[in-house]
Amino acid sequence: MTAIDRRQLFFSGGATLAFSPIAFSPLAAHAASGPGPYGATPAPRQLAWHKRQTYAFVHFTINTFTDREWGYGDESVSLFNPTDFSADQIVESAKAGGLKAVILTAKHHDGFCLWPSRYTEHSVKYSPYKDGKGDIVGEMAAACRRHGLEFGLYLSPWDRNHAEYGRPAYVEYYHNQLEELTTQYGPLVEVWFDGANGGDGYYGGARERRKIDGHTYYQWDKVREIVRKNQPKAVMFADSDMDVRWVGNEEGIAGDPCWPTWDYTTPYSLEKANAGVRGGPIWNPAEVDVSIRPGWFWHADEAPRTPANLLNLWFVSVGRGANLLLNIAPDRRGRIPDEDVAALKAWKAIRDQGFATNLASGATVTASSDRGRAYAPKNALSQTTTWAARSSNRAGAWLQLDLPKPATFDVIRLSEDITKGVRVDDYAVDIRVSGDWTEIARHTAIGFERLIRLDQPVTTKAVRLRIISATAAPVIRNVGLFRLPDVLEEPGIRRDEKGLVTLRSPAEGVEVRYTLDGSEPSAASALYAAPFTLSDGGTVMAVARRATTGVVSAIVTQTFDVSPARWTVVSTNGEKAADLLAGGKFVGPNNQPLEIVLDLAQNYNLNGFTLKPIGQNLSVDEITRMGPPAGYEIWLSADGQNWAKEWGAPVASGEFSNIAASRSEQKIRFDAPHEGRFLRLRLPHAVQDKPVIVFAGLGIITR
Ligand code: FUL
Repeated sequence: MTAIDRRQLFFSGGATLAFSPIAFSPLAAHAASGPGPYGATPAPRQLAWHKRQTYAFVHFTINTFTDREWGYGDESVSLFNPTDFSADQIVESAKAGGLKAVILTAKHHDGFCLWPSRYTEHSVKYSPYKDGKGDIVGEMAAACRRHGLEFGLYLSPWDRNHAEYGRPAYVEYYHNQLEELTTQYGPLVEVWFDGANGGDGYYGGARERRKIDGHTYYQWDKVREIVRKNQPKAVMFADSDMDVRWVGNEEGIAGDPCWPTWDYTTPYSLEKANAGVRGGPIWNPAEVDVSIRPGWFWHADEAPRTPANLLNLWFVSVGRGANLLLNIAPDRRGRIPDEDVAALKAWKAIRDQGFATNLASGATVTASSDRGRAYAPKNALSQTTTWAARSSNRAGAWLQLDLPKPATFDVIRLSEDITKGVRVDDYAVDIRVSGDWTEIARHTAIGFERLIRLDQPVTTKAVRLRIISATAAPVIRNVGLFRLPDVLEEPGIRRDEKGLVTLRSPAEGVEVRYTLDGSEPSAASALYAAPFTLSDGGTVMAVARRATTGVVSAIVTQTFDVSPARWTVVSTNGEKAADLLAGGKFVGPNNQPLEIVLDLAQNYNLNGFTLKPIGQNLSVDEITRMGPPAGYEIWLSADGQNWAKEWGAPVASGEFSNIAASRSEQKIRFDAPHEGRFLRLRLPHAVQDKPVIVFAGLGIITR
C-alpha cells in the first residue's frame, strides 16, 4: 500500500472533510451567504476533542510498586497490591483540577493489564488486589460516569512481557485486547497509542532485544477499524497518522505557533510535531502530554508542580490551541497524594477567578467589514456565534471593542471558528491610550483558542484585533478580556558545575527569600542578593515575595547532591573531556560505546547516579545523528587502578527508561550502596539506533 493509501485509511471518518477544490476556493465562499470552510477542518470527533481542552492522564501499574518508569515485563503480578485503591478519589482529584476526562493506562509497556483480560495471565486477575476479583479499568470507568467525566484508555502497543512480541501472534493478541477494552467499558472519548519502543524486554523469558517496524507491525488499519467500529466517537492519539498528534515533547510546551494542520509530504520531526504545518491538508491537532510530577508514575521522592507552574503550562498548551493532557499518578495506596490534589485545586481556583468576568462584555463592536447580520462584529463577544469579515477583507481586517468603561486586563482570549478552517496567520492586538493606538501583542495563529498573557495588566476603553495576514478572510468566534489574580511563580533554583547556586526572581520588583537549613522560608528569611556556593550539596528552599503587597509564591525546594566542582575526567573517548563536567553538550564517538572514567576527588558511598539528557539545543543535523544513551554499565574503584572485578561484571547496569521522549534527569538508584572514588561509565548505544550518543551532565547520588 502506498503512503497515501495508508493515510486515507487512517482518516476515513472525516478528518479531511473540507479537503475539496470547492472548499479551498475563495470564490465558493463568496457565493454562499456565510463563509465556507477553508482548507482542512476537524471531523466531529476532533471538534469534540478541541472542546475538551484539559483532561487527566492516569499512569498506574506495577511500576508504581517497583519505583520504575518502564517495567521490563518480568515483574511478578503479586507486586500489584494497592492498599486503599479509590477510583472515586482519583476521578474527584482530576475533577478538582477542572479536568474534563481521564485517560487510564490499561496496559503500559511492561504488559501488566489493569483489567482481567481473557488473553493473558499477566493481569490484575492474578494479583493480590481484591484477591484477583478487581478490575481497575472497570472501576475507573464507573467512577468517571458517577462524577460526570469522560473516559479514555491507553493501551501500549509495545509489550515487554508477551512471548510473541515481534511476531504475528502478538498483533492478534493486541487487537483482541483492544476489542475487549473498546466493548466492555462503555463510551471512550480517546484511545492512546504510545509510540515508545525500547526493544529490550522479558518477552516470556527470552530476555532479548526485538525490533519491529512501528509503521507496519501493529496493522494500524485494523486497529483503526476496531476503534471506529466499537467507539465511533473516540479520537485516536499517536505520534502522527491518527486523529490527534503528539506535540513532540513531554515538557508541556506546544509550539508558538502550533498549527492544528499537518501534511505527509514533508518528513516527520519533533519540531514539525511541535509546530504543525501551516496550510497542511489534514486536520491533526497537537495534544500536550505532561506530568504533574517529573515521572509519569508515582515516586516517593518527587513533588508536584505548583499551581503557578500549572498555570504556565496551561498558557503554553491550551493557550496555543492545543489540548493539555495532564498526568496525575496514584501512589501505592491507589490514591492521588494530598499535595497533588491541593495543587490541582489551587490551579483551578486561579482559572475560575481569572475567567469569571469577561471584561469585554457589553462592548460596542465594530469591524472593517462583515458578512451580514448573522456574522455581525458583536457576535465575537459570545462563544457560540462568529464575526466573519467579507471574503476580500483578509490582511488589514480589524475588529474593535469599545468598552462601556475602562477595563484592566492581562489576558486576551481569541478564537477562530475552526469549522471554517484555520484562516488567520499574523495579527496584533492594540489598545487605545490617550487617543492613540498602541500595539500590546503580536502573534501568529489563533485556531481553537489563543490565550495571550501580558507581562503587566493594561487599562483601556478600546481594544482592537488587527489582522496582518490571513490566507482567508477571518471568521472569529470570540474575543475576551480577563484579569488574572496576582499569582507569583516560585523562584527558579539552579546550581552550576562549580557548585554555585543562583536563585531567579519570577518577576521584576519581586524579592526572593531562602533557607538552607530545611526550614520554610518566610519574609524574615535571608534575602537573596548574589549566588552562593553549595558544592557538597544541601537543600535550598525559596519563596518569591512581592514586597509591596506581601503576595508570596509557593515554596520551592531543591535538594542537591555533591557537585562536580572537584571532579576530573581521567579518560574518555567522547569529543571534548572538558565539556563533560560543564553540563553542556557531551558527544560520544561515531558508532561506538561511549566510555568515561571520572575521579570524584574522594571516596563516596554511592547510592546511584544521575544523567541529564540534552535539552533543546541540537541542530537538525545533530538530531538526526545523535540520541541520548539507551542504557548504562557502571564500575567503581578506590584507586583508579584496581577495579572491583577488572572490568568484569559492572556493579550496576540497566536502561534509561523513556529517555528518548522525556528530557528530565534520569535518576538511577543502585540495589545496594557501592564505595569508590573512581567511576567508570560505559554507555553501550544511543536510543533508536542513532550512531552517536549525546547527553548533558552527570551527577552522583550519595544520600
Ligand atoms: C511515553 C512512555 O514511554 C512513557 O512511559 C509514558 O507513558 C508517556 C506518556 O509516553 O512515550
